[in-house]
Amino acid sequence: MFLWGTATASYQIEGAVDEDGREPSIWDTFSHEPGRIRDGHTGDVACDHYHRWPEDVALMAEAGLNAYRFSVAWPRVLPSGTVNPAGLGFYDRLVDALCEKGIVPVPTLFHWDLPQALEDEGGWLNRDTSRRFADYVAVVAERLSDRVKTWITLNEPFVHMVYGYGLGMHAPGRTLLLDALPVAHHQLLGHGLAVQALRASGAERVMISNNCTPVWPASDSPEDLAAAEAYDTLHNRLFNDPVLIGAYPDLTVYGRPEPDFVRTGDLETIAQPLDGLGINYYNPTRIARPGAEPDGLPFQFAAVTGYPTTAFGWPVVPDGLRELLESLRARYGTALPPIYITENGCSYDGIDDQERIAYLDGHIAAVRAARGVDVRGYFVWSLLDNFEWAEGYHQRFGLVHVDFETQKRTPKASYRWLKNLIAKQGPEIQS
Ligand code: GCO
Repeated sequence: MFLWGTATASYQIEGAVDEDGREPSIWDTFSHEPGRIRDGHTGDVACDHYHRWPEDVALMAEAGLNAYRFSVAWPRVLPSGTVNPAGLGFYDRLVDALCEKGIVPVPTLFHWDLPQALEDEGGWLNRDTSRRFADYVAVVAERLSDRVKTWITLNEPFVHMVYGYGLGMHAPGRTLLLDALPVAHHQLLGHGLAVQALRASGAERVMISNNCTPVWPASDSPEDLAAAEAYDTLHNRLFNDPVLIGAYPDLTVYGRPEPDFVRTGDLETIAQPLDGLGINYYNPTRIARPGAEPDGLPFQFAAVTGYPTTAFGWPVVPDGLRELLESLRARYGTALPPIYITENGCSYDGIDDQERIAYLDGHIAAVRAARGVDVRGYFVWSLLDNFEWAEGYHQRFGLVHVDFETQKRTPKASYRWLKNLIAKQGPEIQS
């Protein structure tokens, strides 16, 4: 059955940050630091989903969606290392309601809201966090695996490493640049250990959600081609190669030919067989040779011009998704498991969001056009307008508008369009 879903994340929608035993995450700390989030917005209330989840589940069912990707808040479930029954209970009730409506629950076990207590011990720079992650996953799986058969371990470990530990634009706000590379490895090690814990609980579909992008060289000069290859290595291959083929790409260009954070046996642990690869796609990336100022990076970004842009300024390039899917098949061949588009969406204002309809229509057509790629799910980011990280509530990605003063939900034109498409399309996308 093809999964037609929407995607959300705990810190971006739940609110109730100090309710029922939840302890602070790094995003609670970060969003309360002055200057971190536009206009000082925080996730303290967000969409109040912690209390309004029945209404939100009803909206999914009304749209005819048959899947829902959400994330489990580690600090709600296992605050300071002890199981919190009230925190687990929230996800228990949510999963029951989804199952009653015939909606497949697809939990992501880590969508960036690391318990602050673990960050105080080094966070993902600390190898031991990998083991702690697997222990937390085992607790969640023990409670939900009788009803949950499809799991996502991590959300976008690339973005969490770069924005959270490299550039400081996201929690925990570290500015380590390339010294953040161990964060990639420890997240992936946690992924491998978590897959083992999920298999032990009887999981049927296990995957990771990687943010992937087609990398376009600014020109066909050797310098720009080399820079594009270097960026493809950092953004895409650093996170797909280990989980799919059990090896890291050559990191010499980043000064790490033999990364000292990799221990014997780690890559075998990371390369646990997967039942799917989650792909989060937004747009292509254009890359040029390094800039004038020596920041140690073997590339610099160049604008993707000639395309419409979203309210967030991101280029709208639906065919980039077809290109990405076919490039993954070409690169990994039979090592590529079935693909689930676990995030695709755009930021636009207004209820009559015709631009979002055009965006979704184009990207779904791109999935259909991808040759030789087995795509088994498509999740729109997002069900609801929500807390868009450093942008706060200024970027609206929802199929459903949220008035953050009143918490009133209003389905947008795109919600009705998707409902009609699913009703007409039936359970497949590539037919
Ligand atoms: C991401 C995250 C989402 C974002 C969405 C829009 O990809 O950054 O998974 O949490 O909100 O992608 O930026």
